[in-house]
Amino acid sequence: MAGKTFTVTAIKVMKSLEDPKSVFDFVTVKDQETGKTVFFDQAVFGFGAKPESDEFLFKIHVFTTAGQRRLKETRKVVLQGIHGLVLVVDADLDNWDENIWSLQELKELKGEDIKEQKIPYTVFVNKQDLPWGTKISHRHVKQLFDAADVSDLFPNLEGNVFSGSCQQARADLKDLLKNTPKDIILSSEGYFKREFRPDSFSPLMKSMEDIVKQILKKEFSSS
Ligand SMILES: Nc1nc2c(ncn2[C@@H]2O[C@H](COP(=O)(O)OP(=O)(O)O)[C@@H](O)[C@H]2O)c(=O)[nH]1
Ligand SMILES: [Mg+2]
Repeated sequence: MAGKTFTVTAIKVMKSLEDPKSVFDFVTVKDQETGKTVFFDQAVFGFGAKPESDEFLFKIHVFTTAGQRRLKETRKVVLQGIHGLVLVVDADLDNWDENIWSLQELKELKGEDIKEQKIPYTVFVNKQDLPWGTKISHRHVKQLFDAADVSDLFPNLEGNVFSGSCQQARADLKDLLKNTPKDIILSSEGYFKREFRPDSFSPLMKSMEDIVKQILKKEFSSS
């Protein structure tokens, strides 16, 4: 419940507005009653647009894991063959133990690979809209990772943490679309102009763009 589905949906919405051709696929499978992800969400995004063409240098497949404890086997499958990880942390202090539990399960399922293959990662600390005093902020992430005993898997933690709020991003975009004339925010081709992207989207987009950059750097330096 940290906001994984929300995060990947917000990224998809922004990419669809700015550059619809960069969204190749987007599927989220939710339980009708609880709204929880029952299998996983999948998105395929294009990165590195080739100039003067509709093509991209890379297609990035993004999967989210299903959160419920009984779906461990599903998570195991989703984690197979990954090139990078975006760890979405729930900033709600009430969910501190849930965060610990998730990080420890990740260590159990994937710890060896993360260490040996130095799998690139970013951390997105979501729900920063929560009031001060009730949330995990940027500088408490190290404490969380130490408490979960996973700090050995994630070196240079400080430089890989992004904090934000999907809820805020969604509200800001909604306001903008409602209150600004379309001919101002859209280009002549009908695309959303990048300069109007609300600041609240930055940490979400960066947690994704940064992982892609890290992965590409790693893959190219080893080949
Ligand atoms: N306050 C707050 N709640 C959020 C935010 N993002 C998601 N949520 C809520 O957290 C719950 C779980 O979100 P979801 O994306 O389904 O989480 P997932 O289980 O990690 O996929 C939902 O009730 C969302 O409304 C946020 O930025 N702020
Ligand atoms: Mg989900």
